[in-house]
Amino acid sequence: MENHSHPFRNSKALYFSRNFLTFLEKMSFVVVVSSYAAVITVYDDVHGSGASYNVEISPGHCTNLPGHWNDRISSINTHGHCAIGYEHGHCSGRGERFSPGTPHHGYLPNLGFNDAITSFKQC
Ligand SMILES: [Ca+2]
Repeated sequence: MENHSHPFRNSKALYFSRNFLTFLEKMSFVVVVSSYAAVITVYDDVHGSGASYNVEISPGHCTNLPGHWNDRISSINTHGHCAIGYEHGHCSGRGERFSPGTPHHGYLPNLGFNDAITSFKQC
């Protein structure tokens, strides 16, 4: 009886709930993507040369480099972001801040920090 008297309303409600689920899926995707606030690029050699690797960083979250990038970085492009590179895993030990305006991004030997970084955090 109910279905016969309001078929249009029911299909509309179904359409709405499907759209709403799609909306929720999109929102959860946005949340996942935005949980990493920035990407920086690190390089094996000075002046942005040699092999490179993109590191996803976010505030309050430490990103440990994969093993084959441990103690290897010689220059960094922060792409305008602010990152702190740490000597040891889990953002421990000596930390150096890299952001637009800080010197020696492109030449870590000048900081006495060549082939030394193991983890990153966004500042
Ligand atoms: Ca290196």
